[in-house]
Amino acid sequence: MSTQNGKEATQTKKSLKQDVYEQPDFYAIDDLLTEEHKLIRSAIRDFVKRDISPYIEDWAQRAHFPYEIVKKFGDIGAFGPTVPTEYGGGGLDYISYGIIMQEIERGDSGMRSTASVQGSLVMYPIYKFGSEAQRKKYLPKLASGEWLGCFGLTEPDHGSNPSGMVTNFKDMGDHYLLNGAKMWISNSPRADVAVVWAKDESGRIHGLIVERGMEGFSTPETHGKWSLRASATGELVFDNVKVPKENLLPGKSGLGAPMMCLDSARYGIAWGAIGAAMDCYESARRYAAERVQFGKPIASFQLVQKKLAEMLTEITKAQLLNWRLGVLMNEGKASTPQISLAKRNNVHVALEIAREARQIHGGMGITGEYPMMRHMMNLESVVTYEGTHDIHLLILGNNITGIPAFS
Ligand code: TGC
Ligand code: FAD
Repeated sequence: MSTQNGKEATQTKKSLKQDVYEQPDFYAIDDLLTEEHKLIRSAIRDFVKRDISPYIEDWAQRAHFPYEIVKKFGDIGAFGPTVPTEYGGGGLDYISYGIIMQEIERGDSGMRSTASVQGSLVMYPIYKFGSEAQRKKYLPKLASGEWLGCFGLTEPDHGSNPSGMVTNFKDMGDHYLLNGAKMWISNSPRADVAVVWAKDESGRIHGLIVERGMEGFSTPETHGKWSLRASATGELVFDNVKVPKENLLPGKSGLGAPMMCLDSARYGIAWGAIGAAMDCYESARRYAAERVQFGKPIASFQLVQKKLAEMLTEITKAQLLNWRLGVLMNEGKASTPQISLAKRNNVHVALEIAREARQIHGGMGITGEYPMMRHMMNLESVVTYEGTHDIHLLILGNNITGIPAFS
């Protein structure tokens, strides 16, 4: 009996060790998830292993955006998971959304960009601020991946300071006339629709839905990126574009409208970045066990163990942060500074983990045989977009002191 118990205990210890270290869940956060969350995670994890991981290195090396992934994301339910099912969304909670972003970014941040822009930055504003006709026209096609969308806020001269934007539209009676340009826009070169933020004649910001094919609207691609190479990035150029009046988002105006979209997307990034960190950590842990130097696996050296222990510590803290933030999002209680803290912290630790994991791989770490360099380069964009590392610090500083230090 006792031998049997001993055997069971050894087996449990062994499987626990595999679970907690291979898919790091050191504080048993799985116990806080529902069966539905776990099913969603395993479906997306299998999808990423089958449809992204085997090809991503090649796509990134060739700077190729695999457009066919758009339909596949639609089929697996990666677009608009929190949008109600009547509009084609998943009708899921925010923890499910976070898990989906985490698993996709475990594959690649650029792939997660495609999904989070579509869900949080295109479908969310159309659902939240759109008319019923706009919801019915666009959301089902965006959810299924029939259409790809993009979000135009940043301009060549207005990045961290979007309220200074100069893109504008004039009321021409039966239509609006849109002029200006947006820069650094994820998905833009292949997008069918763009949610564009522009000022009216009084200087108030509104969202407009611009469709590919409208005269005067073009989407030149940005080349030469060292980061997010499997994601298509480009500009949005508006040269006297006639936008039908029914394409204005009627539900909210002012900078607060795009900022609400960013709250949702930044939340997804907090989860996503930890997916990339987990991928780096797992690769480093395996490599350290296999690579022999001085007659021993490098995992036996204290300095390597320090790196692994610190990676696991930061991943675990970030996972707990994500879970709690997800609960607050579900309750409608998450504040912008809380989201900033998680986005800022998690992307920062993911970048550090990618660098440390790369070091553990020695020279091999710079090759495409391992994922760290790709994750590291991707995360250099992630730490900049959706509000830079320092802008999120200032959002927190403002919240702590009541004094905005932006200008
Ligand atoms: P500020 O004076 O603070 O606010 C102006 C108005 O906006 C309201 N507001 C919000 N409302 C709701 N939710 C929020 N989260 C809000 N944040 C601000 C605010 O109440 C105010 O309203 P009102 O009625 O009083 O006028 O604005 P500011 O001009 O001082 O700027 C503040 C700052 C710097 C924090 C902000 O603008 C900022 O976050 N800058 C960073 C810009 C940014 O994140 N851009 C992201 C572009 S999209 C992108 O990167 C997509 S990448 C996607 C991918 O590939 O995954
Ligand atoms: P700047 O605002 O010029 O900042 C430069 C530096 O100055 C940063 O370090 C910044 O922190 C610092 N700085 C600026 N202001 C202050 C201040 N007040 N105090 C202290 N430091 C300050 N935008 C979209 O609208 N849609 C997209 O889909 C999109 N996708 C992107 C994809 C990629 C690959 C990249 C790289 C960017 C994308 N962006 C997108 C743009 C992104 O949001 C901006 O790059 C970001 O907001 C920073 O703006 P900027 O690049 O103009 O930098």
